[in-house]
Amino acid sequence: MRLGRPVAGWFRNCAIPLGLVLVPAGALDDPALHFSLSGSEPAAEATVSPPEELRLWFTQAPQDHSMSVRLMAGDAAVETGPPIAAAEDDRVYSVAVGRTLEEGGYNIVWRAMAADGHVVRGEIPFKVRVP
Ligand SMILES: [Cu+2]
Repeated sequence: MRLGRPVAGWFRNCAIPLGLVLVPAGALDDPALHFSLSGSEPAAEATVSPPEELRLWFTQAPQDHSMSVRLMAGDAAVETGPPIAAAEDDRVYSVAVGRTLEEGGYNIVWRAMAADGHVVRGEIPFKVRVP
């Protein structure tokens, strides 16, 4: 396995205190080894028709039952189904949207625990335009 992701990137993704890091120089997480978002529908910053579901692609499978996905309209949470891993690929999650979204700005707020135990989180802002 190739190792050598820059320290800054590793901390951005993992956010654990420096004092806890006891790894040999150069043995830091590789993007291919580390859990992160690799894509989504809607994509970040996209403007889309009202989506019936959200899809998130990750670089690896999260720990079981650790995935949390919330859809926010400003400060208000939009009702959704639970995050469900695709049967054919446990790196892909879908979330059913509970209602037809009106025009406006939304934010997908996700969090999961990587296989290495690190909690990784992110946000995917997007806009809905009604055709
Ligand atoms: Cu990690």
